[in-house]
Amino acid sequence: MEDRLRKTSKFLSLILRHNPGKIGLELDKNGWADIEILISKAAKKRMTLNKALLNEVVETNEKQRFAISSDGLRIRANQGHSIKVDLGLEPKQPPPVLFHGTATRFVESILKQGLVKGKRQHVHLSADIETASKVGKRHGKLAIFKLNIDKMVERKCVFYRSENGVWLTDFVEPQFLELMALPSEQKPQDSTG
Ligand code: HQG
Repeated sequence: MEDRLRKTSKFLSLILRHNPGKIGLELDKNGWADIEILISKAAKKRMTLNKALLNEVVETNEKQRFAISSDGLRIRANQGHSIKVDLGLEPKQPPPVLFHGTATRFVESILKQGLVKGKRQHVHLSADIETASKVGKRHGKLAIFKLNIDKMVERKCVFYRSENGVWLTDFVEPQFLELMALPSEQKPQDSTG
């Protein structure tokens, strides 16, 4: 991704997910920011935005992190908030398996306490191993949990799917988690021929 787009995307993640107050911006209860106000408040903090740039970030973002309202006047993050917003997501039937990518140093604690949402509004789950790997590697040496979705649904756990395809839930008990065996990345060469 181009530097300018990456920088704007990082700025929007910070402001729209975590800290709108940093530039004196207010989000409505559904997490939307008025685009004109966002542009003028950002400018005061020497962050130059314009509508074309925002459109480009929304359209080209590889994870579809942001959305612009249908009237074109507002922008919000699709998921990942630490501030309280109501994204208006309806509970949704999850696929038969979901994964959670994390780092090996968290495994022991996760197996004891389950998956907790921490600072975010939900626990984030991935529909495929590739996505879970990317999410997990951000934290360190990769570990992946496979979730027992049938059991969770049986126990009335509720799932949501964000606009950009991330599966969300409130908490995952340890009993629903299976640590996957991953091939070690650097296997010693077999020299016996
Ligand atoms: C771990 C990215 C110890 C959890 C991604 C994770 C995602 C525990 C870390 C989105 C634990 C939280 C979210 C427990 C959970 N003990 N550690 N009991 N329970 N954890 O970044 O899921 O690029 O808040 O395993 O794509 O990594 O920002 O959550 O490692 O969708 O758009 O605590 O962020 O999206 O880390 O990632 P995070 P996440 P963006």
